[in-house]
Amino acid sequence: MIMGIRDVFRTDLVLLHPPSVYDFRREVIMHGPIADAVPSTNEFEMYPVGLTSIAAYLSSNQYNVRIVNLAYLMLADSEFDADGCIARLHPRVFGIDLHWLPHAQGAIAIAELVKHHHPEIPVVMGGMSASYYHEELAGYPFVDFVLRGDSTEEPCRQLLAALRHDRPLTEVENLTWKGPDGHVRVNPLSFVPADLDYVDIPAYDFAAKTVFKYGSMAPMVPYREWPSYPTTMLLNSRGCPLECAVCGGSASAYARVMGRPQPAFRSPERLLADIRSIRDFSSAPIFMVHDPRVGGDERARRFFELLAREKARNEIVFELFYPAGDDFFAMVSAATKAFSLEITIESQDEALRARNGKFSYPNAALESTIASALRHGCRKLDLFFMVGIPGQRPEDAMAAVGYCDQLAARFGNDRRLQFYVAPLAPFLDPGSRAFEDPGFGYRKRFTTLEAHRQALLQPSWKDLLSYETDAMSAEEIVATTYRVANALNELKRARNLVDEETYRVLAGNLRRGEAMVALLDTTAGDSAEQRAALLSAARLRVDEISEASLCGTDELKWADVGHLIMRPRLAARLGLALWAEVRHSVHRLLGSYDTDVFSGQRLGAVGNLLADSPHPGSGSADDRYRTGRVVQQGQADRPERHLRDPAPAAGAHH
Ligand code: B12
Ligand code: SF4
Repeated sequence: MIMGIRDVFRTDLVLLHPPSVYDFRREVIMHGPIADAVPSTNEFEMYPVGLTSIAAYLSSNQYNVRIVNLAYLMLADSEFDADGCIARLHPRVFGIDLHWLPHAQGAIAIAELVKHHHPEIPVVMGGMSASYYHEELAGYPFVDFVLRGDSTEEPCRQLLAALRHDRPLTEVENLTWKGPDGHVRVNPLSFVPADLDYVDIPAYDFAAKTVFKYGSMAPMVPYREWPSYPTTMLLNSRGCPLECAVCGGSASAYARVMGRPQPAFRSPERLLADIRSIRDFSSAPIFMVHDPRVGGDERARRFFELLAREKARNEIVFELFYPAGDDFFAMVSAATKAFSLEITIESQDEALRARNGKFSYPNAALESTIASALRHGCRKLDLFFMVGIPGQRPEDAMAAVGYCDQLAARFGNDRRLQFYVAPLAPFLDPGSRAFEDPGFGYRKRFTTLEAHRQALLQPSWKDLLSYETDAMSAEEIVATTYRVANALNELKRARNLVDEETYRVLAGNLRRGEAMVALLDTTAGDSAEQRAALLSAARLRVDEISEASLCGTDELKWADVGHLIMRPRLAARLGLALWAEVRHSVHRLLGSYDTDVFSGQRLGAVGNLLADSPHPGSGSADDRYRTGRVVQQGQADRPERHLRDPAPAAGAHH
């Protein structure tokens, strides 16, 4: 079938990444120290890396896909008209990610805007939180489809093909959808690939091609600082073999929500190919997600062997989930030009660590790991603590500072060893054992998606916290976070681990942050007008505090060097891409789509795993993930309220 020229160039799918709160440029919200440990701002402008793999996979199946990072565009230009931008786009389908729950407000508001401008264009949502809340999400009048699971490239293709040929939607794997009768239907969660080699992830080549195709990098920039500090990542796996209680990406959470009984690993060969693509355009550090040993020692050895041959110039940053010794660090140091480490222990208290499940090894093993890493030339070792883990009292959280003091003394105030603290905020991960199993001592203040969405509009991060624990109230979590951060800042200065300027700015921000929380507390009983006046007067201060709330703005950067480059190999690949683009257009002209469909191994139809899987602490079997079902109207949450209505007070979310 020959298509018209318009169809050849028409965009099939636009993937929009929302800010955390849509109207963040108007609302005054003190989201607090929720994004200090990640490259994004509090608007969480970084989009899920999987948007690039969806786009690349669909593109190799001859679909036209664009990624538009609305959050970044809104942050980068205060005049950017997001509403107008959406109105001007006319794809066949809009996709919006709801991967991280802190995007609940922004994602749903963007879906509403899309439907407002384009009532006839279907809206599909996906990501971890969308998968967890799929039925509730599909209940919103402006969401047509939710694609569940951690791997939706192929289901996305099936959806686009079904819509194009008017085929029954019951055939689309992992799809939750609304039929014409308004009932929500849940197709089996059957697309669960066994490994992570079938796609480009992150699809850097696709991103580079798109920049040249559309003549602008701005819509795909991953986070605000990226143009000047272009860090990149390697995705070791989808899924994690570990069971940290507060993590929505733990083994049991993946089994429960994603239907994944074991992680899908990317082969060392593919990881090396990813490094080769990266070094052609960026000299900044590369962050490897998950400990390189998660897929077994043999796989790790093979990876480092290949890496050593490659002689990549970029610094590589690894996470460590368990202790390591001289053999391991000798291998890492021989394979890299420079390496850094991130170790998250959450607490210095071994018993609390055992309860939470993260780094559940003795402190002696941690310390010998640090010693060995520093001996082998580790450039920077970040040690992370958390406020809000199961059973932790304020004094337990404070005791972390004493432990850091001991560590600093033991390692001779070595500036390479740095300490950070963050609260478990803003939300307790749905699907985590702590969320599902009351035995961990969490009292959930919000459970539904709608309650989380409304909470995001609260002015203070104290009201945003989705939980309290049996050992700490929300007030205590907030107060303790500031106390620990303050004491850590003092310690770092006293031991000369940070410079005077970093210390001073942070000390000021911590003081102002705490005062702001107290001030916002006092407005709870005020009229809407009084509150609005006070909040708008506080705007500048809130923005300033948010820049560096618990550690200095640059403290977590791995290297002060690193920039965008264009090596000859990239230029050559882009030349080939031009030719591929011509072939792509011919395919489309001939109506020849779906030319590179997944043929790898699946783990099978395990959509209803939870009912049969007695994962430790996974809670009782739950009907939410049963498949092949029709949910009667009213059975799924169907929020009818207009979403621009003001949110009720926090108490109403419980
Ligand atoms: C890597 C990672 C990160 C990286 C992000 C890299 C990136 N750009 O994606 C970094 C370190 C920056 C990060 C930050 C955060 N993270 Co994180 N992160 C992870 C981790 C370790 C792995 C995620 C992963 O494997 N992704 C791969 C797969 C699952 O996703 P994907 O390929 O990107 O996308 C596929 C599907 O999700 C789906 N999909 C996604 N979007 C869309 C959209 C549409 C339309 C469709 C159809 C499908 C779809 O299809 C994609 C392709 O197949 C998990 C823990 C874990 N083991 O899972 C936590 C995890 C996802 N993170 C979490 C959180 C809370 C955060 C933060 C909010 C923490 C914070 N307060 O700072 C921030 C948010 C940052 C931001 N947006 O700016 C929670 C999420 C819980 C929840 N439900 O909200 C998790 C589960 C655990 C945790 N606590 O760390 N994170
Ligand atoms: S927090 Fe624990 S369970 Fe979650 S991804 Fe990290 S190591 Fe895996």
